[in-house]
Amino acid sequence: MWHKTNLIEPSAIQPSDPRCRVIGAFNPGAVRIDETVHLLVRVAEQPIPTAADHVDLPRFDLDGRLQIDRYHRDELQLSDARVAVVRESGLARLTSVSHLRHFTVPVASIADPAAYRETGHRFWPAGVMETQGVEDARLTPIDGRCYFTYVAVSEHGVCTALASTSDFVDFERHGVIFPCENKDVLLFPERVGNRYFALHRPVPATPLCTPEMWIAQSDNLLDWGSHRVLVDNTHARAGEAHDTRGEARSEPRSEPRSEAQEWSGGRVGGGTPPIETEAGWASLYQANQRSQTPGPIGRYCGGGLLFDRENPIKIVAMSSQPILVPDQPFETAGFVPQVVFPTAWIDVGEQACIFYGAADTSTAVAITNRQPLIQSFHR
Ligand code: MAN
Repeated sequence: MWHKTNLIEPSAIQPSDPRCRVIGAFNPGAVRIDETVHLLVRVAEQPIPTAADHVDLPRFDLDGRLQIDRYHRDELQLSDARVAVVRESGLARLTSVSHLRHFTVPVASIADPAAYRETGHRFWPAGVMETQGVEDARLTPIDGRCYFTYVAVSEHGVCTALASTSDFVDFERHGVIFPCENKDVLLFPERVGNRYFALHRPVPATPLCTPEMWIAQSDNLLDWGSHRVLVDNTHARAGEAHDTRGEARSEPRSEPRSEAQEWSGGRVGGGTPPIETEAGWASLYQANQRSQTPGPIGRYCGGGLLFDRENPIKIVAMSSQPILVPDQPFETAGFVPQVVFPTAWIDVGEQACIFYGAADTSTAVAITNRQPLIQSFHR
C-alpha cells in the first residue's frame, strides 16, 4: 500500500563539530507552506571514538558550545546504544546529542531525495533545559505561524518545550509546556470549541502502566490542563478519554489484548500532528510491542487514529493492526533497528505523505492514497 523512499541519510550531512560524526538525520517535523515543504530534521552527533577503552559523552554548555566528557568504559553501563549510565551516580547520559536543521523540498518533488535542500538554518540547544540536546520537532501551523513542540533533554530530565517561527530563520522559544518525563506532544492545528488540544505521553516512574497517550486542553498553548488518558493501554482499546477523577468512559473496555494487538502492547505515543479531514482529525501514532524481541527496544510501528471533529477527546477509529511497519532495509537496520517513527503528515492532492524516522537513522517518506488510508483506521 505504501510507496516508501529513504530521503536523508546521516552520511550526507556535515557534522557541526570536527570532533563528531553524524549518526542520525531522522524524526523530521514537516509543514507545507504553499508549494514548499519545510522540515526540521533531528541531527544526532556523537564524538568520534579516540581510544578503545574510553567513551566520550557529549553535552552542551550554557553557551551552546559542545563539550565532551571522557569516561573509562568500566565507569559506564552500556546496554542501550542511546544511553550510557554512569555507574557511580546511577544517572544516565545520552551517547549522542541532537539539534534541528531546516530542509526544504518542492511539494512536487517530495519523493525525490535529490530535491531536498539543507538551508543552513538551525535550531540549536540553549539554556539549562537543553544541555543534552533538542529532538523530534512536531510542526503545526496555527494562525499563520509555525509552532513546534520538541523534546528538551538535560540533567533535569526529558521534557517537551514549545517554539515558533514564521520563516525558519528566527525562532522564538515559549518554554517548557510538559515537564519530565513527557514526549510526543502534538498540537491540533486550531481551537476546537474554543480550546486548543494537545496529545502528550507522560512516562510513569512507578510502572503501574506502560507509557500511554494522554490529551490535554489549553486557552493559550502554554498552560495545559484537563488531562485525560486517551489510549488506555491496560486494556484492549480506547473509547472516550476518561479524566483524572476516574469518571467512566462511554464504552468501558476490559477485554484482554488479542495477539493481533500485541504490536502496540508496549509504549504508545503520538506520531503525526492531527490534520482535519471530513471523517475527523486524522493522525498516525507510534507504538512498540510489549515483548522484548527482536532487541531490547522492540519493534516500532505506526497505527491510525481518528478523533471526533467537534470533540477530540473522543476517538472514532483506531487501527487494531499496524499500518506502517519496518520492512525495508533502511528501517530494519540502523542505529536502532526495526523502527518506523511517523512525525508528520502532509497532504498532496489525494495523497497522504507521511514523513518518518527510519531506524533512528534516516528521514524517509511513505506515500499512499488518503481515503483508503483513513478507511483502514477502522480495521
Ligand atoms: C530515548 C530515545 C533517544 C532520545 C532519548 C532522550 O532514549 O528516544 O533517541 O535521545 O530518549 O529523549
